[in-house]
Amino acid sequence: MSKYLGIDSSTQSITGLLIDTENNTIVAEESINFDERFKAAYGVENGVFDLGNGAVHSAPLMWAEALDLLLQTLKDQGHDLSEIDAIAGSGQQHGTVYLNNTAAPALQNISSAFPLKDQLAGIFSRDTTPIWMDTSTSAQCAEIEDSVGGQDKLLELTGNTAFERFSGPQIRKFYQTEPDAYNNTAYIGLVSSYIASLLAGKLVGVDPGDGSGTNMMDIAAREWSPIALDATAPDLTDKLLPIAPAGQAIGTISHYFMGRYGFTKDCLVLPFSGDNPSSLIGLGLVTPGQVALSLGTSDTLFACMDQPRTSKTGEGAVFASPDGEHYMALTCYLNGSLAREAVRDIYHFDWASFAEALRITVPGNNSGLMLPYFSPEIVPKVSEPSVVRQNLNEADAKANIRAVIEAQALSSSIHARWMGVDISSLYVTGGASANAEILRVYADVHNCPVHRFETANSAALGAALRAAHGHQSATGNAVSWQETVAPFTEPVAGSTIKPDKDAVAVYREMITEYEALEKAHTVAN
Ligand code: XUL
Repeated sequence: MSKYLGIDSSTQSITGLLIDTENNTIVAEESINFDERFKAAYGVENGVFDLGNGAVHSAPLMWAEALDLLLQTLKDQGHDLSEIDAIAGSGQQHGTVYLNNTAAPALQNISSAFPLKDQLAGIFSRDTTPIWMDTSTSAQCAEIEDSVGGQDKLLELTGNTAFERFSGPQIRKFYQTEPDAYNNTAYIGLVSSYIASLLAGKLVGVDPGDGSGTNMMDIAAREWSPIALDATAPDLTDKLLPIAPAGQAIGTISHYFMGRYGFTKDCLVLPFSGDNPSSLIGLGLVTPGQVALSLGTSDTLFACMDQPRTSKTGEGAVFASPDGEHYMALTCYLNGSLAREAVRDIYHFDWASFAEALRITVPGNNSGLMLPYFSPEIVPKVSEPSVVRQNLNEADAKANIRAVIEAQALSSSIHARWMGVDISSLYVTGGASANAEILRVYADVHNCPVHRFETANSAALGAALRAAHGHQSATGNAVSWQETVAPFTEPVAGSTIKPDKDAVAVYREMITEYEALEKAHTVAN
C-alpha cells in the first residue's frame, strides 16, 4: 500500500494530496475552491466574510461540506481510498471553531448515509469562525499582555507577543462580546483540530505547531500555559483538549468515511497542524538554518530553528515544528496574493501579462516605490488599508505591477532580519511560485538562488509526509525525518533562478529608500 493522504484546509480552498512512498510520487492533488463551489450557499468572498471593523470570519460548516466534496472527487477520479494507510492535515492557522455539547455525540453517531453538512449544522455554538485575517482584537491583545505581567512575559512564556489574529485574543473577544454563546461552548478547536475531529469521529486536541499560534501554549513545554489561559478567558481548561503530540495518531478514521468513501478501519488519523508548520515539513525544512517562502493568500517567510528564537519587535512569530524537535520562525504578510490580485485587477491584466510587465520593466523601477497595503497589514503593523506611491505614476500599469512585487520582496528581506538567519538560498512554494518573473525579483533582492518545487501545495505535501512518518513509527518501521522528506523535496530540475549582480546592486540601494518610506508611513499610521 504505502499511500498517505495530506489535507490542507486553507483560506480559499481545501486541498488533498496523495503520495505513494514506494514509488516516491505524488499520485493525486485536488483542490476545492470555496468561492467556486460555495459562494452562493454561504456568501463567502475569497473564502471569507468581511464583517467590518477588522473582523474577518469564515464558515466551519462550509469546510465540512468541502471535505466531503474533496473526498468524493478523489473517489470519482478513480483513486482507491482503501489503500490509504494514514491521513494527516493542516489548516489555516489561528482560526477558532466553537462547538456545543452536542458535537461529541453527533460525531460519534454520524451516519454515512447523509452528508456531513446535513448532520452537523447543530453542533456550533458560534456559526462563524474568526480567522487569521481578523485584526479586530487590539484591546484584547493589550489586556492579555497586561494580565500575564507584560509583553516580555508573554513572549518568554509562549514564544510570541500578542497578535490580533492569534486564537487567544480572538477567544477573549468572543467571551467578552457574546458571553452566553461562550458559556454554551463545550469545545474550542482550531481549523486544524476541527477537521481532524471530523475525520476521527471524535473531538481531538490542537498540535504544538498550531498551539503556538494561540498565545496560550507554553512553547518550551508544548502544553497549555495555565497563566496564559487564565489571562484569556474563564474555563478554558475544560473547553480546550490537551495539546496532542504531532507525531502520534489520534485514532483511526471514523466509520462515516469508511462507509462513504471506502477507507479501511486501519487508516490512522494524525493530529492536524497549522499550514505554515506543515509547509516547513513539505519543503523539507527539518534542519536548522533552512529558509523558505510561501506566496499564497498570505505571504510567509519562514526558517527552521533549533531554539525558539523570539521576535521582540512583534514582526515575527515562533511555532513548534511538527517534527517534534525543532521550531519555526515566521514572518506573515496579510497583503500577499490579495495585493498582487488587486493590482492585476485594477489594470485589467491577467497573470501572463502581469509576468510580461515584470519582464520588460527594470529592477529598481526608476525609483518608483509602493507600500501595497490594500488590506490592513500584519508586518509592519498597519490598521487601515492604505496604498502609498512614491515616484510612481498611478496610471502606469506596468510600473505599478513591478512596484507591488518589489515592495513584497524588499519587505521580506527587511522583516527577516530578526530571525538571525543568513539566507543563502530560498525555497519557494504557493500559487505565485509558478511565476518565474516574481521569483527573479526575490533572487535579486535576497542575493541568493531561488528554487521552485513540483507542488505549490507544500502544506498538503507536508501533511502527507507527516502521515507517512507517523504511520511508519506506529508500525515499528520508524524512519528519520530527513529520509522521509528527501525524495519529495528536491527542487524542480532547471527551476533555480540565480541573482543578477547588477540588479542586486540596485536593490541594495533601494532597500534603504523602501525602509525609510515604510517607517515614515507606519509611524504616522
Ligand atoms: C500565519 C498566518 C497565515 C495563515 C494563513 O501566522 O496567519 O499564514 O496561516 O493560512
